[in-house]
Amino acid sequence: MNKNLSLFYFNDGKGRAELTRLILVYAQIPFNDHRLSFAEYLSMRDKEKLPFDQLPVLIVDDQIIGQSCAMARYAAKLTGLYPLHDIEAALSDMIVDAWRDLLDLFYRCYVDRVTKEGKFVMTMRSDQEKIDKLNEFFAVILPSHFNTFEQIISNNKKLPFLINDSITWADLAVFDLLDTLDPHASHWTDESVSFYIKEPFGPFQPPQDIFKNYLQLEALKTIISQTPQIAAWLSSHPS
Ligand SMILES: N[C@@H](CCC(=O)N[C@@H](CS)C(=O)NCC(=O)O)C(=O)O
Repeated sequence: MNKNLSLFYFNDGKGRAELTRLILVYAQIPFNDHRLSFAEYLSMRDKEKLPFDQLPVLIVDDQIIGQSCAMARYAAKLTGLYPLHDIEAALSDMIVDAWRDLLDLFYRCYVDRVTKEGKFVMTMRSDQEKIDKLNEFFAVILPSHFNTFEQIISNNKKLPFLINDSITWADLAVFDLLDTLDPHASHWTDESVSFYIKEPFGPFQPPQDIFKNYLQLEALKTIISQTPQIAAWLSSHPS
């Protein structure tokens, strides 16, 4: 039975919604892709429509689902990209939890969370603080996660996938990190994207060679980005 799928997220970057989008795009399942301004987010939040007061959310028919991993897992099950074998399913969960950990650590370079007027909300760091934290993220935190992803692919005899011999939602999660953190991506210098840091501290760009030691991840990125539906999506949604 066809489901009516509506995804809601901010309009300033791919962020935590992109894994669910990639899963639906890969499986060629249509969805409504709502990209909200901050004022539209506040209005949705204040009508108590958002679980945990946050975006992204996925509305499936009349049911609202919050939390990026829960949304992506639902989309993966819907589209056959969630492994059926229990151990493979657990391994895919492990990788997607690491996807979220790494995004959390990355976003923490830009924002802090504080309580304000009785709510737990995000607050932007100063540009200098952002740069210091981003340098630490790319030098120390990213390599520790990427080495593990690279090792998981190498240990899987069915290169270059993370689990068994075909694409699962875990591969799309790692692809999303490779795309988001790509030093050559246009979003580092695009003022409309939340990652942009203005002069004199920015624009920030990650070290150009950060991916050079990850040959399996490079192969995974090539295979996924050349899939016709993903290639079309990336060219129409560069940042
Ligand atoms: N654990 C949540 C985190 C969601 C989250 O932090 N959302 C941010 C945007 S990336 C948000 O809605 N921030 C608004 C606020 O907290 O004030 C998830 O993975 O979906």
